[in-house]
Amino acid sequence: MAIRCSVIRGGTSKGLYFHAGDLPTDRSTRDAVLLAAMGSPDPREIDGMGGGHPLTSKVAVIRPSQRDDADVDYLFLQVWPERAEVSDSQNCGNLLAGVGPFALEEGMIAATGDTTNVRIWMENTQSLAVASVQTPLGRVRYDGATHIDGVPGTHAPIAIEFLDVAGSSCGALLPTGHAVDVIEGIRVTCIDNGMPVVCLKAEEVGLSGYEEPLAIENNREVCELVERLRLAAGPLMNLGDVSAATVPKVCLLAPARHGGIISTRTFIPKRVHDAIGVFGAVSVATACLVPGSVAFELADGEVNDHGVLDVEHPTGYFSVTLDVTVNAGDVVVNYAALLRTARLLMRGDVFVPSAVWPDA
Ligand code: NQM
Repeated sequence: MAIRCSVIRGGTSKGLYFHAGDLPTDRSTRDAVLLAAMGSPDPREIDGMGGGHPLTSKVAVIRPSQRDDADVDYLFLQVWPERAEVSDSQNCGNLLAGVGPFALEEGMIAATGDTTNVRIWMENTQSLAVASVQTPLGRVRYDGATHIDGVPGTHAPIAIEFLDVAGSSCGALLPTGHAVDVIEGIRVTCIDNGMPVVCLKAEEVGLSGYEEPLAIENNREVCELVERLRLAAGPLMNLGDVSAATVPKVCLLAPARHGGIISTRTFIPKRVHDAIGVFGAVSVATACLVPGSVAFELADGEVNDHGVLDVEHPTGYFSVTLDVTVNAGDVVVNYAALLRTARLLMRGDVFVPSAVWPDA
């Protein structure tokens, strides 16, 4: 069975982009179709389009929005490579970068000039983003001079703004009500500015925080401890039992070494990210501004005049623009913004065995 889809690199991730109307409405059939499309479960996803890593086993489902304040709705689905599971428990700011280009390429919305602002309702977190896509002569432009760390070369910039993502998964920016909690004797900061993240100092788990992602993944003791912290943090962050969820992420922090505000190694949640997720970076950057948080204790230097915080990660920096008001320990996020790039890689049909969607 052929199903129309596009393959787009969004930020530092890559995924299959579908029209919502082209997928089964029944959730379990939809998941079976997506697992077959990706080739999951299989660590290499050899019989499908997935790349054998969570960052290349992602799906975006897009439809014209019924909302007055949005042009399109975007549902993010994480397909686990090695487990037959599809999760909607998190948002993805990297695939988000490809949503505007997809909506324009597919004629869901029309270009409005040299730049088209696409208002995107993010279904996973019930919040809004506005992405500015370059559309000279009415066509999406992909080439340009913007480099993002983790992607070779340069491409056209896609500026993305968020207005209301604080607490979008957990109900509050600091879902436990504290800047610091102690789990298994380790001081952690639980935060949600678009992504639920448990921040802790790398030294607390016996690491420097500058190790390569693979070296951390191969450290079984650390991985087991991190998973225990994550499972314990889930209910404290109003997420309930998170054993099958992809959130919260756990971020090991260390002092910045390359002029940024902080250095990070992020579990997403089993593999260690080669960079850092978009909302992961927004949440960690915000933690750096929360007085008393473990990130605040390590954060280096002032936020510059433009409110830009450079979050260091294994392959460079992630720059986040933040406007935060701190009032006697109460932190309000007014605004968050960042730059991504995206590129349409392929457009066509993905083929799945017809047995996975018998009623089609
Ligand atoms: O945090 C990885 C990624 C992501 C998600 C992850 C993301 C985000 O790099 O918004 O982009 O943390 O699962 O694509």
